[in-house]
Amino acid sequence: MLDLVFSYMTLQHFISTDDTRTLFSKAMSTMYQKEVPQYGTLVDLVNDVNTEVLKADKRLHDQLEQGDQLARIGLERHGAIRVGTAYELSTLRRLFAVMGMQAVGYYDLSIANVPVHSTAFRPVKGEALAQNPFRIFTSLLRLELIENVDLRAQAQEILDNREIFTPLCLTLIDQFEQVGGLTPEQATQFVKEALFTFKWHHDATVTEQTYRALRQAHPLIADVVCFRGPHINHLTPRTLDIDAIQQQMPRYGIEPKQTIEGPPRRDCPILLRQTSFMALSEKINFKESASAQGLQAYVAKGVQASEVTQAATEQGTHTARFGEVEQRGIALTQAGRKLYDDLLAQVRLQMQGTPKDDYALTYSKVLSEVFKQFPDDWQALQQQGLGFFYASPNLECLPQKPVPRDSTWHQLIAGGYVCFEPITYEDFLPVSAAGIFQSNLGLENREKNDVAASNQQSFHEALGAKVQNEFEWYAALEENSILQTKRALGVV
Ligand code: OOG
Ligand code: NI
Repeated sequence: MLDLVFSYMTLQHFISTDDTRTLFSKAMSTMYQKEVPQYGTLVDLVNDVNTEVLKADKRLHDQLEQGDQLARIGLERHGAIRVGTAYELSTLRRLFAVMGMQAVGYYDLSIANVPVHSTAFRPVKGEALAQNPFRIFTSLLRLELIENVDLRAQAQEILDNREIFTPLCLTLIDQFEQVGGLTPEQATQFVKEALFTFKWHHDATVTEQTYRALRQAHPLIADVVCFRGPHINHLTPRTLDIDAIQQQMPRYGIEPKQTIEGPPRRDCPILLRQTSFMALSEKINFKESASAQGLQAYVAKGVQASEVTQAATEQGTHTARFGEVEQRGIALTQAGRKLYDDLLAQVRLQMQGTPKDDYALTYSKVLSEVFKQFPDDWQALQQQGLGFFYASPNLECLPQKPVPRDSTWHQLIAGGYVCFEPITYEDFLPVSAAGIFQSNLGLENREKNDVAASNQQSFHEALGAKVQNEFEWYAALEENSILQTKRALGVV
């Protein structure tokens, strides 16, 4: 109660949720660079490439400078975690709300036999995105996809008995919800406590035997179930030239995944391109099995200590953590997205049977060839309704040409009264995400599993809320800009 009174008194001193998010993303980056030094190397490479690009492209440099984006260019754009229960997912929803992040989009990864469905927690207001667009791609394990009933029950029990949030973190979330904000001191504390949830733990919570059984069912299940919490599995800075990153990774001593996910390189970038370095194989310790515990009892009875240590510290390796880069383009309408998906399907068809050794090279050739069917010109994208654009009045032509009365929207465009600027895609792509999952779990590309029907409703139930539809979000931005443009031109 005292706490509450205190907070009401300091109502005017709340930190903005955007600032809390920035504190959090910076702290997360520092933690992850310490945990995974190769990620630090990737960040260096990203900064080197971005510097080169900006040196060579004065226009881009000035444009970013004007938009006040230059200093933030190499900052992380997203990260990803995987959780196991409805409680964990719904509490994360509340945790991310403290940082101004909401669930947008539903991604069904069972299309590629990855037993999760996902959303992204991200800022949704324009200014918030501009200030810090940090998002977390969050996946929920679909335990119902574990076929073995006993194993499923065992996984459920392990998950039900873990608590991934610290008590203070939960208290601060309550506090935020009750009074509508946190003081800067509370936010600092919140970030420290929240970070604990995303931290890596070398010690698995299960025996080697359980780990192996779950991993056998699917490597992702072992990753979600066998640890204290949903360790952050990658962070992703923005690059201005993803092809250069892919090419230069080996020179920096890091191994890239085989291909860049998403569309090919284009004059007018669309959606999202991503690549990553291969996940590391890391040492972990398993919980002692009953037999190892038994051996420990022998120690007391004078058995050689060396024999016991060998049995008691059962070690293994786990592969989950990596680093990624992303480069974003224009958000596509449903029609644009359908064309994109159709072209990707054509690529997949043409790639069938390609030998492993030729895969990467052939893939990039086929991808560029097939995507010639996707218009690569801003005006065509706008006119054909394939992309989302911000409209604004063309202030240059107005003084010479007054707007004819009763003009329709199309007449305004044809008359040159309207400017269009692409709206950036802020979300994810299920096929790309599946590719990222697969290369980092050491999986072959697997075909769709028919049993695993998409289940958005059960995801909403677990989340305790509905995700925002990303297409509606972009459409609203576009519509709003059209309305304002009409108003400015006096033709509402
Ligand atoms: C998430 C993979 C998806 C992306 O950028 O598409 C993702 C994961 O591996 O948990 O992060
Ligand atoms: Ni990612």
